[in-house]
Amino acid sequence: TSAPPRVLQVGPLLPALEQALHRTYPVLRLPTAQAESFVQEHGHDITAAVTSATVGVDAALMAALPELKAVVNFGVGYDTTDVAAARARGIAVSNTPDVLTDCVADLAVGLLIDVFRGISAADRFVRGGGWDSGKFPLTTRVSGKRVGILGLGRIGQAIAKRLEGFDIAISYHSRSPVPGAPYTYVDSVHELARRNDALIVAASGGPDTAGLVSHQVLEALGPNGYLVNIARGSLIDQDALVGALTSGAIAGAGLDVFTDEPSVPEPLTSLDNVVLLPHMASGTQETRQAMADLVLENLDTFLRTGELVTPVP
Ligand code: 8YV
Repeated sequence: TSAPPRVLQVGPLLPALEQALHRTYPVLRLPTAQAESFVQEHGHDITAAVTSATVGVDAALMAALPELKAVVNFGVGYDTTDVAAARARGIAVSNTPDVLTDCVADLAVGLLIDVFRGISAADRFVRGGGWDSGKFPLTTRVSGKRVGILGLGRIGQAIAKRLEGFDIAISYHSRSPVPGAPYTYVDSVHELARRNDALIVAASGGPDTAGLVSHQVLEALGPNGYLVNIARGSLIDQDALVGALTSGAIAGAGLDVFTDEPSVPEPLTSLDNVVLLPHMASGTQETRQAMADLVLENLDTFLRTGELVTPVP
């Protein structure tokens, strides 16, 4: 009988997932130091890699793993793995769609309400004793406003569905109109920003969408416009965003993602109209467990049948 397939863990994983992997497979963990000599020694034994949005598998690592057949990604976004290089080498890639859609959409709406109504800022106000000596400033109404969604995939649609409950007029921009979507299609990000009270970023990351929310788009959103990002930091020109928030060119922002996580631009930490979250939109116990289960299902199925359950598009 041949040796069991070896699995390579690339980057940190949910502890429960790591334990489940170790119970089932011979798992090697790619060390952060001396990775090269590790790969020289073990590279030929690796059949599948399990990774996440934090690290991913790049083209150089793929080249060093000649028997690699699958990259199984914990997360719906897979911009940290070089999918083009994988395709060229016949390496299959999977992600974890659907199971996190609700929680990510919930958090997007939470951020929208927080930045309009100043929930986090008001909490700081009360804790800091501000209420004893004064009144919290008036905030901005949410219901009935106009919101633009950049990217109307599974998550964008789940956000839209929630916003319908607030009688919000919804428009969106994506590469092309989504057939059957009951929302107004707008054919540029700039126009989407210009015509709305808030812009919610829900498109995938990667080179195709990098910097889509530019300085000009932020200018178009304007001094009364809010930005929410639950997608990837790469979609926004972060320097331009910091400039727009400090100058008042936009009204505020709710950000779950940044270009160089976990680093957050220092000027944002003193702004009360900005809500900063540690990339936690999918981070509920229920959803992270479902993501881990789907990772294991992809890996098990691939190693048995050569097919993934949820291959990336
Ligand atoms: C991360 C995410 O995967 O699904 C995504 O694309 O960004 C998150 O769910 C998770 O934080 C693990 O890195």
